[in-house]
Amino acid sequence: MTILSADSDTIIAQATPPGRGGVGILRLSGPRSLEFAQAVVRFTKSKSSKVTSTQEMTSDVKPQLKPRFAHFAQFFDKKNDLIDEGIVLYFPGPNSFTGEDVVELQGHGGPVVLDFLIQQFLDLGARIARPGEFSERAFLNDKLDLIQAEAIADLIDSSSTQAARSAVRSLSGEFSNQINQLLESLITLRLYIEAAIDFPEEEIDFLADSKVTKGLDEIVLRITSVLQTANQGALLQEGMRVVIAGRPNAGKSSLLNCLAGENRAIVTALAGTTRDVLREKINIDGMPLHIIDTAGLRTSPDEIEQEGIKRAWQEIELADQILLVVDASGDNIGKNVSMDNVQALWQEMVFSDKIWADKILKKIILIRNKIDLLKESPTEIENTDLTVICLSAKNNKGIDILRNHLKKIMGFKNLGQGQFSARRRHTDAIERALKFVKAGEEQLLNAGAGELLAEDLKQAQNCLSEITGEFTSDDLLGRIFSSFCIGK
Ligand SMILES: Nc1nc2c(ncn2[C@@H]2O[C@H](COP(=O)(O)OP(=O)(O)OP(=O)(O)O)[C@@H](O)[C@H]2O)c(=O)[nH]1
Ligand SMILES: [Mg+2]
Repeated sequence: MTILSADSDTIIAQATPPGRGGVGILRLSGPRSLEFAQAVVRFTKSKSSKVTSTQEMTSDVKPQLKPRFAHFAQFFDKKNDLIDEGIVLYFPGPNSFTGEDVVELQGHGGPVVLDFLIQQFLDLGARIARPGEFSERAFLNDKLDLIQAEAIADLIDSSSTQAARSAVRSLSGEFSNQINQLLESLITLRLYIEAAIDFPEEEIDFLADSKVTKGLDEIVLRITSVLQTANQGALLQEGMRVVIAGRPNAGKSSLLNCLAGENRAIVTALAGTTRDVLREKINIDGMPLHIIDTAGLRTSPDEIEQEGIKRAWQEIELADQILLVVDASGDNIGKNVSMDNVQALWQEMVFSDKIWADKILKKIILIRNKIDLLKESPTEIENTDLTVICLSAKNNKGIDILRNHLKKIMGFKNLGQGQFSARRRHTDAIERALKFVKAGEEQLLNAGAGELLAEDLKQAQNCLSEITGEFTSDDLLGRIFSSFCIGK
């Protein structure tokens, strides 16, 4: 399991958002939750003046909180002055969200009241929870795995119904189950190979052993399929990164403004207007997208511009899609432009042989901008190996075509029942696992090397275990949970 251990502090945080609201909820978790709650909470007559029980009337006896029972109560400060009244709920561990003793106080949702109430618990010895600490404790107490904990944050952060649906599927364990099944097949195969290696006198021919070759093929297929779903899930949750690139003055910033629906970037007729990277998170019918405007690519003596261009290349390398914007009127690029033309154009801008050029070319959508100057109508053209979208950013014409195309690329409409939320951290680990399994397969095919295959399968297993948190460093856990909101 993990190296982190839950500390024994009792923590408190407001579970509802800050600000004013009908109800405000405080949550306590840890060994002294009940003790602290008993010091603050007092039972009293219910609102209908009926006595709920004889014990609930006595104020000098510790209130007995029934597990999972909604008590109406009053909350007092240490001088015995009334702070608020509301509901108190007690969830004894391990049957609680965190696995520890948890108490929830539901009072009125005013910031002053809630802060004052929190202060009582701090005075008693509780401490304010760190962001994500409740979920972290749930993870450390095996109430959730890491995928499920992340799904909680994703569910809260969802920017569309689809994203929320897929996050709740991950939370319910759909993604974890798939990873666990993969792990099981990997471990079974690995143990079989290792057991065989342990009996060298039997001279095993792994290559001829159909159990090994079939098993490997099946694992590769299954990892590939999980990777596909996870990639979709990550795009849906985190948003596709779409980088707008091209030569100065092509109309990149104008395009960003169109997609964002407001004038976010400065647009001028001067080439070299955009110097820094500009990011906008937008939503196309619920699909989150990060649109990134970059400096025009050219050789420039200007130091600031050079830095901007360097940053543009960094963004291009990380992009999921690249909108390569050209000035259709000035760059002499017609509708029948091919990938060869784009390659030539690209090379003019790259100024050096970047080894990743091919990988990048595949992500390009060519935007023929400024078609108003040619009196053309907006359109989308699917040339053999390249999608070309003709539009006018200045006149906001053809932007819908681009939006629909981006939706199509992501397969946004086809999200089926099996879609779960995922993060790039997960897809990255699945990709690494797949690489190890494939490398192991190679070892087997080329050298009949069972030992090396077993080692690769072990590495693949470690990669997949990182996803659920079975095999994860403290550092990574710290990073994951610190991105949660406080009170979760
Ligand atoms: N006629 C016409 N002009 C456009 C169109 N799109 C942009 N422009 C003009 O082209 C000029 C450059 O536009 P920008 O959006 O700043 O271009 P850019 O690619 O961001 O330029 P840099 O930031 O300098 O790299 C401005 O004068 C825009 O008004 C278009 O569709 N049609
Ligand atoms: Mg610009």
